[in-house]
Amino acid sequence: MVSVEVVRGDITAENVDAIVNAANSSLRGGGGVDGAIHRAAGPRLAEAGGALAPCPPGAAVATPAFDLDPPIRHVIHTVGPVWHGGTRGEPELLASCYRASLRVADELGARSVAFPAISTGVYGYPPDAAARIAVDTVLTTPTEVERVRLVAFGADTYELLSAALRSRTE
Ligand code: AR6
Repeated sequence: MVSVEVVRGDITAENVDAIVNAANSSLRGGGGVDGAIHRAAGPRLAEAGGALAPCPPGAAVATPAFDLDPPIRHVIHTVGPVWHGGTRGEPELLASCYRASLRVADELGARSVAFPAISTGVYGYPPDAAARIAVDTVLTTPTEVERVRLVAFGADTYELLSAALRSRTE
């Protein structure tokens, strides 16, 4: 059974086999967590990502981690939904990001994976609803991954993810 932890920090400093990137469909980089991961991994990440693009919302693909510090060996790029009010399949697409990323992690043999709060920045997904989907989906998806870390960059996200995890596990 997967162990899920909520932590606060920069995902590029995580001590895991694979980190998940909240990318856009070009897989060539962008702002937010995508920008931070591309800066840390170096320019080869955009080349490798671009070769796999376009990636539709809800899907996930992997590249090497290039210049990211070990033990991170893989970057799993997933494209979250842009929030349009919740009526365009956003919840299902967001859950699909977490499920597809875990499936890719299984294919890679990754046993520890860190996720950012996908879609809750530029893409505008309400962070409380997104936190519940993140926690529910990682707890209910069958996977060989042993350790999932939900990485919050800010205090508000940390509180929302922690509350969602408490309500699922207490
Ligand atoms: N480590 C962990 N989390 C972070 C970091 C970091 N270093 N930096 C930001 N976050 P966003 P999205 C948090 O906007 O909403 C990009 O331009 C951030 O505080 O990065 O899925 C892509 O190229 C927020 O909680 O991703 C796409 O075009 C969360 O990561 C678009 O933004 C997600 O915010 C994707 O938008």
